[in-house]
Amino acid sequence: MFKKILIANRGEIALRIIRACHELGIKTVAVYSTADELSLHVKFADEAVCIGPPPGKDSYLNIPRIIAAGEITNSDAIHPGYGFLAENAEFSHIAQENDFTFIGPNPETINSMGNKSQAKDTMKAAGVPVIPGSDGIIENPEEGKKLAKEMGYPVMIKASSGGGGKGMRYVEKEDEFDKAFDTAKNEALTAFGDGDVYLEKFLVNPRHIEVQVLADSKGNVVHLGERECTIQRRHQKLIEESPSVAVDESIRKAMGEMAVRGTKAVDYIGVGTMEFLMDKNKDFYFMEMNTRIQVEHPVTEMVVGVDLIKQQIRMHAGESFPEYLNDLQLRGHSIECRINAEDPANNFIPFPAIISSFHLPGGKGIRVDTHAYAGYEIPTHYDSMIGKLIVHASNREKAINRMQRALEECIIEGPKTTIPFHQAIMKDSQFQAGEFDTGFLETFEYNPEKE
Ligand code: MV4
Repeated sequence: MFKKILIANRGEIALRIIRACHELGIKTVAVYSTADELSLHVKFADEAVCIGPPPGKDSYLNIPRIIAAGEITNSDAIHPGYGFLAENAEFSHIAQENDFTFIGPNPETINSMGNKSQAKDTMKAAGVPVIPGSDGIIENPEEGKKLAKEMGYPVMIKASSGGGGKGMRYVEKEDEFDKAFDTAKNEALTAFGDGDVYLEKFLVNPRHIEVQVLADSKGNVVHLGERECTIQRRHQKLIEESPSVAVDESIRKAMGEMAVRGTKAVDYIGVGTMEFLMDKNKDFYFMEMNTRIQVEHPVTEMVVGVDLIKQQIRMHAGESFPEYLNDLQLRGHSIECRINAEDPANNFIPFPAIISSFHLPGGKGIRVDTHAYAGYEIPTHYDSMIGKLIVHASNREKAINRMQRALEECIIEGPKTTIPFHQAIMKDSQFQAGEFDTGFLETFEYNPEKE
């Protein structure tokens, strides 16, 4: 097992990783920017190294500085968390070149899943269902229009290097194709330095359902059920839950098998997520694979009773699966609300501020993952998430009820937060009935006066 792990991240996830390490008897090294001097990950790690000024490129994205921090502290592994360098193949490569274990997949695997068109081809070849579309990239609008005509409109043009909605264009009919092709290509070129695009049939208001996978270093893979992440705003997830109301035992088995099959098709190790879109007929299709621990991992932990970060670390240290992973039971229902310092009454504009008063909910079935505290100043340089409120109960109805109680108990003064918005969603009859899709928030009417 590792003796010391450097955590190349900040915020709640850095704290979450420190907790897992300390329970495993592993020493921790925090890195931090000057904007995070007073952050909890700096206080709770065994050692902390300042790696630069606030902008990401000068600190949490600066590979040489992070590697240097690993060297001077004599760390033996690097955990990237999520965001920042978590899916950066070069970082995985350089970490390994410098004799650190990278707690994530190897650079080749990160690259093969980072290219969405290539990832789709790989999954298709492995027998995983993919959204109908082009075989690989489309070179010109003529090729695209020919295929779109055969498949039927509407279609989507997507950037190979995209993901999370960037470089994506909806095409309703043929006479819009040329323009959409051009803008998608240019957007992709500007954003990623890669103008490659591919084509897909458009699925009308699907659900986003993802499967958690775990792989050991010998090619064994298990899945740990699904998470429903359909409640999103501009490709930002707001609420996640496990299990999904749209998934029954037979779909879970089929999706789980496909997730495991896809993971085995790439040289995988540690935790990963296979993302699927599910249509009205409950047919599901592979969309992307995330090669990192995700923000929403706690809802899986709550229903399977497994510490995903401890398992991730163990797999990278070369351990095999503990026996119980081959016989997992899903227990009850878990929901997570992301608490962001944003004003939901004002288009969710970020609202960084000093937290003047801070009280968290507690009691049975409540978990809060946060790096915030009373007196903490939310830096303006990073994302606006200040914490995650996670509940667990015996079924979905009770979990929603518990979430309402927990949201009621939260006191956060200083910044505006997404809490009142979550309260409105928890009261919504469509949400309560589990009748929602990715169009849900477009028609959801939020009235801040009521909360
Ligand atoms: C789609 C789609 C419909 N049809 N692809 C959005 C993020 C990116 N990763 C993929 N996305 C979508 N791809 C086809 N062929 C609809 C979406 C989509 C979406 C997907 C998941 C969660 C929320 C979403 C919101 C809008 C659009």
